[in-house]
Amino acid sequence: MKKITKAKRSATKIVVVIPTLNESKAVGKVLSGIKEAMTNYNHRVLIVDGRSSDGTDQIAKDMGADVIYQRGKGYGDALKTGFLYARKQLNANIIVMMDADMTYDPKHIPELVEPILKDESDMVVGNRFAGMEKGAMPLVNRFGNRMLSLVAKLALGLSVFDTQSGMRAFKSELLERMNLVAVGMPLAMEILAEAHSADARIREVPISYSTRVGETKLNPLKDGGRILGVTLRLMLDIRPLLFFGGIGTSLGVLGLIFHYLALPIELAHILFPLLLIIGGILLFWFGFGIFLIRKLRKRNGKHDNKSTAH
Ligand SMILES: Nc1nc2c(ncn2[C@@H]2O[C@H](COP(=O)(O)OP(=O)(O)OP(=O)(O)O)[C@@H](O)[C@H]2O)c(=O)[nH]1
Ligand SMILES: [Mg+2]
Repeated sequence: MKKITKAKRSATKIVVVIPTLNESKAVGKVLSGIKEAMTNYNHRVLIVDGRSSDGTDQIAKDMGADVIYQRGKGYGDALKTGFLYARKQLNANIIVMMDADMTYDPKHIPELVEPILKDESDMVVGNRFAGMEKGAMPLVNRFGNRMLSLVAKLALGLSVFDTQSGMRAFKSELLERMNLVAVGMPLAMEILAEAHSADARIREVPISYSTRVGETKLNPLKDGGRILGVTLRLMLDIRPLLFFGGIGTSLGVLGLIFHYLALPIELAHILFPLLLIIGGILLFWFGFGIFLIRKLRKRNGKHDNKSTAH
């Protein structure tokens, strides 16, 4: 196993980015937990506040955290603001993200950071299902989580068990290779999809997950639907062949089924299946075209990176 020298540890700047919206009941405990867990690391805590009305920002300032305010709205927007600030203003080498509601335990941060310090991983995701406290996640959320991870596996080829985990660490340089546009909860999925598409080495480590302190800002049905929508958009972008090929093949098969089903009207019997089959074939090749363009662009991008590295 690789050892990390003291010099490497102190030369690596870790910034823990935490979005907050009215978390005054929990933020203090989270910050003192981080302080305790991170004594051996060169770190800062960056709070990205969504203009809390309960004094969350003041508590964080009093406890020595850097506090900035997001311009836009939403969890994803706050995180992106924080990532950018951490990289550009605080010179972060590693970024850790977590929540301010006491669901995630700061004691796990070193376990997330170590594989990156050893350069064994580029991104480490905490798997909450390994240590889920009873009642921490309602059954409907748990089911939704499993479904989203399954869709992510099928649609994006992501082999991550807990795709919605909000506790992660990653090399800040990865930000240059990820195109993050989501502003709400779907950002968690987008980060993984973009990192995967950039060939980042992603690993999961077990973490605990506890019942939240304070009120939730999550709307399981609405957010679940949005995450699903973003996953399909990512599929179109990352795996166009599967996306269009899937729709095209389904249309073609549907056309064949209609063809063999004796429909009463002669025109529908011939025209409808034919249109479906042609549509299916066209969509398939459309997807294939985008797939080829993406592949070429990626290859050229790699060449560019290599030539600028010299
Ligand atoms: N700055 C900012 N922070 C937010 C916003 N929405 C949520 N947060 C914070 O983001 C973190 C995650 O939000 P949560 O409400 O805990 O969402 P969740 O973890 O999916 O759901 P539960 O923990 O089950 O309630 C928490 O620290 C929130 O305070 C927002 O619009 N702006
Ligand atoms: Mg939470």
